[in-house]
Amino acid sequence: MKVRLEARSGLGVIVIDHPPVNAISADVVAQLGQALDAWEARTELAALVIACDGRTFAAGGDIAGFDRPDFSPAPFNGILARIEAQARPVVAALHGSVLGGGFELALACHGRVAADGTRFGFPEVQLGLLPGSLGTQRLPRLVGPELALDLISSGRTLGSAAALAAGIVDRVVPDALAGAIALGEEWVRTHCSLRRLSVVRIAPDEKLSRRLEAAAAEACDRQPSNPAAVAIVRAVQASLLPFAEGEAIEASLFEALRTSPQSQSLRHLFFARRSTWKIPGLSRDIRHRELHSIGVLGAGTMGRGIAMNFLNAGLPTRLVDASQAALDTAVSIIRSLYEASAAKGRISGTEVAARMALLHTDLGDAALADCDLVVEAVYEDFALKQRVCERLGALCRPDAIIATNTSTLDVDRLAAATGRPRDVVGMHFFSPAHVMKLLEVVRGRETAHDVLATVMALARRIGKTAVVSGVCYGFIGNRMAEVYMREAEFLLMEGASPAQVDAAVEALGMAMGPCRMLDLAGVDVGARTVIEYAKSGGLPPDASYRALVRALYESGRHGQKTGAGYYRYEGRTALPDPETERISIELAARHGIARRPAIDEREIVERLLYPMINEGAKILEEGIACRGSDIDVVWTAGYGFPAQRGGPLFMADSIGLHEVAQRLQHYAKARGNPHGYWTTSPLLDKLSVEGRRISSCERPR
Ligand code: T1G
Repeated sequence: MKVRLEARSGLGVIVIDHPPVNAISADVVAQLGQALDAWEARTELAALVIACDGRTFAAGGDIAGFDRPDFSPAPFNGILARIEAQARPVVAALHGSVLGGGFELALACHGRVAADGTRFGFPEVQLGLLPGSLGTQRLPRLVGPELALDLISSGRTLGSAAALAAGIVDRVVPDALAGAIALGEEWVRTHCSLRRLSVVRIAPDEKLSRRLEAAAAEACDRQPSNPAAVAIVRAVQASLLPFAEGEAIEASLFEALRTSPQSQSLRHLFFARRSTWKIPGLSRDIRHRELHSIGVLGAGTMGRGIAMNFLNAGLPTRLVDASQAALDTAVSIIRSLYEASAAKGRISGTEVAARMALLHTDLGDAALADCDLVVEAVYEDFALKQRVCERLGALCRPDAIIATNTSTLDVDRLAAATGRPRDVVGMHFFSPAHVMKLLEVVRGRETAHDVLATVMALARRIGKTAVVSGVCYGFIGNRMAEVYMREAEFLLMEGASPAQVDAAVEALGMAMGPCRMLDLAGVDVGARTVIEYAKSGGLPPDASYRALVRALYESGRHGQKTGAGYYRYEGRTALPDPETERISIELAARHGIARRPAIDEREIVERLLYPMINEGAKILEEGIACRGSDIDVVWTAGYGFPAQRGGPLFMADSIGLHEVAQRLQHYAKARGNPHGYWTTSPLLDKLSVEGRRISSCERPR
């Protein structure tokens, strides 16, 4: 049973017990109905309390249930109407996270009592939805349309004190259940008149109507690709109408959002982000290694950003470098970044001091011998990293973990260099490391289970979105980015302009097209990676491969920082540059690439994204990624792929795998198929034939 009715001190208590977060599933709704039937029959019980077992009050509707074609909020809304209509007092006893449908359940009650530390919010907007069980109608009637709109549009949460101040709860107490029972008893004793939010009328106010209309226009303007933004304003506007009319408007807006591709994508990512922590073959009960102090070797941009992650989480951190100047610079940059955060009110002055007190610097690497985990963050050069790993293998305590921060290098070979590969893992941080959420945790051939589990737990502790990757060139993200960049460069050599290439994918919602992205990250960084890749023998033996980035690098066009790369720059403004075109024409001639007068947007999008999807399929097939959805998390968290498309593999499912496979075959014919560039992955073919989805595919075993 997920819902039960208990009698306590002459009152009824309906308890929801549906771990882990008491999500309101269809089952819970049905059982709530039965519990209400039972309560209505027990006329001797003077009042009703609604509470939840476990760590939280209901944290929302069951998100997995929204995908069911027959989903409807009507049964739950009916329950809420029944609760509100009760003649005897109904009080919600709230603790934990009172979110979405849980908040709506609380709003249907006549009173609300919260435990200290309870949080309230409507996070639906993050799922591309709006509150679909009258949250857009009851909350404005309780706190006013403007605060309601702010809370629902932003998805932000309020703590218990703020909720009390806003009038959302009647009382905040140490024990919510005892407090709710006490309030119920008091209302019975005093014959208190019960507040039913659905009968409240919001007074007409012209200024308010104008402000809401302006908010709707702004939502359209600022978030044209997010239908939830404007729908939320429309639903809150409807709270000025009689309840039944508002209810009908909310229902139709909710249904349109629920079935929208944007919300389906965001719901996919909700579960995808939570799946990355589940690692096939790794027991949940595995004993972790203890981490009390962390070492970071290398005080460059990466090293200091990485160190900040640990300091933020309260972990004593030793930053080691052979140059005192580098250490001094790192400390002063870290301090100024913290002070800037304090100036913006994000952290307190005491917090700045506390974090800085955890930071120790050392010139010699001997200090690392005491650390529980050491991250090497020296320059991305295989020979150098190999030497460093060899040294760390000898220096670190036998139970210490050695992590290598690399974006492309062979973690198995680096692990071998330590002489203790079981203790080694890759940690691919993204730059700037203290800002970017994504962390690829690279599991080597011999990485011990407890090492992987410990590093994943550390990733969670430092607030990263972590994804496990196997060892291959570029891991999940950069390996896919490589084919994306390959096609971008071929398109430029064939006659497309950087602006045209960028615009095509930016129109899809990519944060930045490939040319602008490389100009920002540094053409030199990109080119040197390609050169390293060539040295390792991984590059196709073809001089035209990424010839443009290498040519730009050689001509000193290193991107925004040198004022020119794919574009030329006036300040930060990217402008077309005939020099890039001249270089592209010259390279095309040198490598026998035919120039074409016009390349359409469809071709640009397909040539950039479809090979990337195909590479994702290969990554899955080879067991580099555990599941398709992990790949979507990597691309949305680390590469600016639009969350509203769910990631490259979810997008492929939306387009249809058959269509993707056919277009890859089309380009193989139209463009030739050197080095198997367009050969479809057997997994993609198989799933396409079987009509299955790739974004929900687990690693084939
Ligand atoms: N539905 C289904 N499963 C959910 C869920 C939900 N609403 N919330 C959490 N889970 C699962 C989650 O997948 C994970 O599963 C486990 O619970 C623990 O979650 C009708 C339209 C409450 C703050 O958006 O913000 O209500 O991975 O790892 O870090 O109008 O979960 O263990 O198998 O996140 O302690 C609105 C979403 C829904 C709340 C707890 N509500 N949840 O965080 O644990 S829409 C939300 C959270 C709605 C109504 C509308 C967090 C949390 P597994 P977790 P946590």
